[in-house]
Amino acid sequence: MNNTRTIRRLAAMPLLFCALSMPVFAQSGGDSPYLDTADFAADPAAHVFDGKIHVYCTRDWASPITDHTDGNHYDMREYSHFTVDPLGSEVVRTDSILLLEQVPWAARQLWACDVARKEDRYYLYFPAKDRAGVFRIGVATSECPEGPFIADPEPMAGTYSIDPAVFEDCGAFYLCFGGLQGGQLQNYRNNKPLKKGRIPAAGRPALCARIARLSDDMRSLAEAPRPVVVLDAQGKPLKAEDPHRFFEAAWLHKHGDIYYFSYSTGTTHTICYATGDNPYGPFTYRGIVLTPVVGWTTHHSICEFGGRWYLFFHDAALSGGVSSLRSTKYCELVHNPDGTIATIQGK
Ligand code: FUB
Repeated sequence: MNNTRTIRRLAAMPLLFCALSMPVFAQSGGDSPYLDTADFAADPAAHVFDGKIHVYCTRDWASPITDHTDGNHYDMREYSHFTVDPLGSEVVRTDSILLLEQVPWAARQLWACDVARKEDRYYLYFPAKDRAGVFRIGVATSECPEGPFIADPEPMAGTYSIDPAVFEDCGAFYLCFGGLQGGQLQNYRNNKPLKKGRIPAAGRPALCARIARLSDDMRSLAEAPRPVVVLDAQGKPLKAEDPHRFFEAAWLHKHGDIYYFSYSTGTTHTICYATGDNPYGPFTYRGIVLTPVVGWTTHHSICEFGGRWYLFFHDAALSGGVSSLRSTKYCELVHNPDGTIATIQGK
């Protein structure tokens, strides 16, 4: 079965359009172009491989599961891949690059994934619930960026929760992960499962994403995961009730000498960012990348292409606001000279 589809867009070439209309301080993401208006794709993870932007997405669909408990209605069963051509006039979509039934240990819910390339092999990191209903992170490999990917038989030892994101720095690869509530991060402390999960009370430090260096084989962790601490302007960890605390969708990028840790705040629906001087952090909270979009979830990635930076994100506008039917779009992202990022309006 050929799962690849070319989506020619007759509308203005968006990357070029963005470049020509680049504002300095703020811009609207609401009008940004979608990768595909005919089928859903969410949780975009964008990377540049061989001169093209490759975007990896979950494939939202009209699942019969309507139970919203713990995000059960995010019932994705496969991943999709896109290439976006430099001028944005053509998008190529390949579906089914990895299917749920091809993962020996996974029972349901393929949530947000990410991909890294090392020595001409592509590694897809993905979360899924195992048969006990526990989120684990698995890895699947391919010789082609668009797959098909073959999953390892077991999840990666030492991983838990959701939303893996890979970051390469000076030849080392780091896996960042974690997500609250349906993402189960509250069920762990010090990398060990609790008998009963709990979100910290108001006044206590917020839960943090986790980060660990990957082993040379890219299929295992080289170290125990560490918390990615986000500090306030006074150097104190953000508190559990802070509207800007980490919730899910971690992403790392580097601009100049500055490391940026960006993430979704979940319940307050923004993408925020914090800056630091190394991949582990601590990071200091700096501001909002993206204000709320249509739909409950917000999830993004940031990549550089041709000297410009782009934000990929999703919203649920095309489904009329159905939170589990989301579409991926993108716009230019601006780093200001002082290291801040110009806030993008989600609607
Ligand atoms: O798409 C399922 C989950 O919703 C993702 O893993 C989260 O980041 C949120 O977008």
